[in-house]
Amino acid sequence: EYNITRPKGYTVSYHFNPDMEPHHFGLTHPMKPFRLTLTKSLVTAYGMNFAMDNYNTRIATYQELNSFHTSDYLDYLHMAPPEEMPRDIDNPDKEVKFNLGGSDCPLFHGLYDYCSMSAGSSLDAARKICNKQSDIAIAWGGGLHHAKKSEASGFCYINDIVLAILQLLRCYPRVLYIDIDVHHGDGVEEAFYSTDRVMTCSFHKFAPDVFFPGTGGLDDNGPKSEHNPGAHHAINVPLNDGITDEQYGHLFQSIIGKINEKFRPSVIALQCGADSLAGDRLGRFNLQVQGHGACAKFCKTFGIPMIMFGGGGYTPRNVARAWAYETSVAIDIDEKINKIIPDHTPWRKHFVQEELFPSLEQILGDPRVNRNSQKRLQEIIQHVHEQLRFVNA
Ligand code: TV1
Ligand code: CA
Ligand code: ZN
Repeated sequence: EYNITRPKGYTVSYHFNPDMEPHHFGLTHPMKPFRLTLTKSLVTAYGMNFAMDNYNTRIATYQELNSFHTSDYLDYLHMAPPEEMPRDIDNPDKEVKFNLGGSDCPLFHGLYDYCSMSAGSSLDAARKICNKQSDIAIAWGGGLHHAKKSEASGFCYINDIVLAILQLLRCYPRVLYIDIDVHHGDGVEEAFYSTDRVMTCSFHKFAPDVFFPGTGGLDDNGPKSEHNPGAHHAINVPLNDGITDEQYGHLFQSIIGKINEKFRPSVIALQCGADSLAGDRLGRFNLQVQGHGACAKFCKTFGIPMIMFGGGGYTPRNVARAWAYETSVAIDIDEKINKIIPDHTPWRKHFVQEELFPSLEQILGDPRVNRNSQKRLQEIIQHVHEQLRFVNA
């Protein structure tokens, strides 16, 4: 029998829409919506659902999407014919203008519904946080950080994170956005570039070789004019291939710890893109599930409300492992996991204690060569601390 108790003193909520899974970007496209179902299955197999409030989320309305995205763009997203249909001869330039229909952002069947579901989950999560009905709200179907107000980009069409943060700003003075996806969180950074009520901080792979989207250099810290309130409120941590748990953990704690001290956020929005894990089809880092999850663990120590979003992640079995582990971090069952997996569970020995999440060598394949020198990482920390001298909340 399952023996799992709710965490004392706080509430965790899990926001999920089972209808996202049947949507397909295309056979060879790296984005696989079934990873969300895989995650949910793992979470349920562990009995974690008994320790949280579980919500099947509703779809976001046009009006809600419209709080960030333009009507022009939404109308086209709504009516654009799927790829296999004849092209819309009345709107020859719109697909180019909105970056729809290329290989990254294909026009697949049910696209608008899929986007409304992703945004609906994140908005539900934000509302529960605002209402104080949840302290940690989980929305793995969200985290689509590249979408712009009138443009799709990098597998993202609707920026559910921006929508959720706009909701949080109605009830909280300051929001800290943290992005551990291997790609730069450009869409969220851009949306809040001119305000001092949102600080954005993205960790990502950057130069020397080109890596999508190509922005997010160390010197990208917000508007250069000191008269603009957004100055110094964008933080970027550009990294190279092969970074390890140990290095990433040190960077994360010294940067996010300092931000917490200076910016004093009232709520955290954490994008947990799992393409920063070792063995990812698109990523270049060497993070293990434990190192990735340590970021969520550290954020939790601040004791302020938090939303955890999904994002990238292109080796589905590893995505499910990471997000299931991070769900366990939210509900604090790390030590209790032994008790909640029934004895007869297949592969049980792989799940318990030290072996709960098999190590890099066991599951994630050959690590990449680490091209991050200690010296460079120290320079990054130094630069960020200097930026934060200008920030006083
Ligand atoms: C179809 C089929 C599309 C196979 C796309 C990898 C594919 C990629 C595909 C791919 C792929 C990208 C670019 C180049 C911009 C293009 C959810 C000038 C094997 C949050 C988005 C990455 C990451 C976009 C999204 C990137 C997220 N990389 N195979 N496409 N053009 N696009 O480089 O941050 O994880 O790769
Ligand atoms: Ca990132
Ligand atoms: Zn990514």
